[in-house]
Amino acid sequence: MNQPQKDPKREKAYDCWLAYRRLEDSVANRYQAICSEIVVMGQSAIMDMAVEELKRGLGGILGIEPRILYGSADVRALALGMDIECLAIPVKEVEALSHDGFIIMGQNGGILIAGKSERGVLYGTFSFLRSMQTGMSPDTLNRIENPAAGIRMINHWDNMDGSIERGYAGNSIFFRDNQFISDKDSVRDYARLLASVGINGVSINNVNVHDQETRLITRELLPEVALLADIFRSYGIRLYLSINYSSPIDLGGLSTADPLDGTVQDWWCQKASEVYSFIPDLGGFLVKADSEFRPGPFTYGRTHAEGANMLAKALEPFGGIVIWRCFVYNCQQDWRDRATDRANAAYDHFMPLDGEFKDNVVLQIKNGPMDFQVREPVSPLFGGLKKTNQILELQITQEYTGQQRHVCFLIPQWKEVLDFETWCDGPGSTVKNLVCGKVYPQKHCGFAAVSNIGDNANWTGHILAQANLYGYGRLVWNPDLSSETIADEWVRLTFSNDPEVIETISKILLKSWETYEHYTSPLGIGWMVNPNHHYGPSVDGYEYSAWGTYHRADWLGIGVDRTVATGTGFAGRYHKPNAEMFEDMNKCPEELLLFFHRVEYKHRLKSGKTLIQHIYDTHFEGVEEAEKFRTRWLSLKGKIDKERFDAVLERLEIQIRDAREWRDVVNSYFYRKSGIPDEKGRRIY
Ligand code: GCW
Repeated sequence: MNQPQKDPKREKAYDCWLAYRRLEDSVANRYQAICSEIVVMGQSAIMDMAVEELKRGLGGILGIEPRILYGSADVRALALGMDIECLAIPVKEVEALSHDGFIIMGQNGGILIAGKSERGVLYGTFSFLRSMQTGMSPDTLNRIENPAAGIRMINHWDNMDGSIERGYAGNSIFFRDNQFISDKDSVRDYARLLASVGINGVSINNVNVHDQETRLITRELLPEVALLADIFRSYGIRLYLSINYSSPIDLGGLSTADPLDGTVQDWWCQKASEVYSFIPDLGGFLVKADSEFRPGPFTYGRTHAEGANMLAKALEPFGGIVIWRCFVYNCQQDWRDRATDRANAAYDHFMPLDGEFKDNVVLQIKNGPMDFQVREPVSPLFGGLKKTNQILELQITQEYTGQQRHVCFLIPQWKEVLDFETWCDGPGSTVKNLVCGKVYPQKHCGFAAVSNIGDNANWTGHILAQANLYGYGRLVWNPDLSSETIADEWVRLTFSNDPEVIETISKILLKSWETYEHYTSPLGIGWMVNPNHHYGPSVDGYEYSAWGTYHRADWLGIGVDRTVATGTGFAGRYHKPNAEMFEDMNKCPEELLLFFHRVEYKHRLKSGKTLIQHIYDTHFEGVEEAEKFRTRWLSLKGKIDKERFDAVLERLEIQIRDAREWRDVVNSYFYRKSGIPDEKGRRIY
């Protein structure tokens, strides 16, 4: 019998951090006095969204229905303005604002939210509501905020059949059965969530562009793409498409996709003009080329610069950009070959091309040289490339970090990446400064991350995984925000301002990355997962495969020698003093020890423990920590709604079960390889 369909929007978790809960205290009274009237100065589609959001927020948080007045510049109440020159704002402050930035200031007993653009006003509006919901007093609101970088994007790996590559929260909200989903409500709600944290770009289809998705740039499907673009646009978000490099062959019937071939170039120019006739503000194309069996310029003996520039030329007249991914490596390696190192690949492919890309090409670089592992060093392309636009690619979807069955708050990981000092131009050459264009001038720069949402009623599968999407947006708006601040905000907005709730959930979040690392792969070695789906432990899962991801464990030790002196030379791709630090086993940060060095099990770490004992201990600890998450969570019973309480509890139990599996498989593996028993005599199989 067919079960009646549950309406996902009825679920508590659907609203995420925009649930707008009633505040009833003295602070709320003060806001009430100010917010009964909204004065709107300037009109546009995005301004309309800002007004809608205010109505919704004030209704939810204060229980009032504000009167909306248009046109008057007299600020007594809550005012929104985008015509900033006409507002009574000091010149210095107007000058300090960037295009997407906003200002919130108290004026004549009212509050003014203003920006130089309608987007700025929208961001200011969300920021204002956030302050109110988290309990900030109206006296402390005054501020100017500018986003750190121009590109703040989400990449979807959605396929048109509705599946999502590495998706752990259901199916696509855009596509089903090779069609566009006609009900666009979730897309609208999603766009609103993204805009609320400052995201301004979204690519809707998988970077692995298969047959059906290749056709997204045809006349047949473009009207549908345009409908999605309209929705995103009303929230200030530009739409991008992932394209298939061999489209001239697959769609155009040409015999080649060689970027230096005139007919290919013409084909793309015409294609671009067609695409832009449907979506005049399309952000551009995202391209995965010559990677994991995707076509690219290598087929024709051309470089990635030649490949990217050809597309860039076609998009240039329309203001579009080409986002070209650097995830290029040999995925058909012989595991016996110890000289080839996947970690070197992106650097070796792209460094020689620095300065050769057109200025509407942006290279998208994964945070690490391998592939979104729980721990990796920062890609040496950051700080290596000096004359190339670049954006940092992060993975919000938890492919290698628990697949949204385990809680793993990734903001602390991303903070380490952003704060990494590359030394390419002396101190201050951090990754965040590089990708925000503060070290070398860049026409386009910023951030992209792989989405973790699907059509699950709570968007992300694990409700606590919503914090990663929220945190990504907040962090790329302002990379200086701390993990603690982001966690605190998210808990307040999502659940409650109750100090106990905030403390309990924040503690779980802030510990969770470390915990996940503890019971999975040690000291930066990576993988040890089941092939293909990448969930659960399999220490040798990729050891004898072609993917270039080896740990090289034997009876004496484990790790990959990536030194210049005796290994693959990867350590030498960094600037001094990083190169020297990674090269030297005694200076190498211990959490990356096995990434850079082959180490014997009997080697003593700084803690005084042997490597093998460290492996045993962290795996036992990891499980204990996961168990503590459950105890902590149980203490919240009655403090948050049952629906979300139960849903999270269920996931925490799965996490404990699977953490035990990780612990036992990994510990047994190393015990059997090394023959060295656990000093503490615990059960190892
Ligand atoms: O992390 C790996 C994934 C692939 C993905 C690829 C990429 C979209 O396992 O599923 O393909 O990276 O980033 O292109």
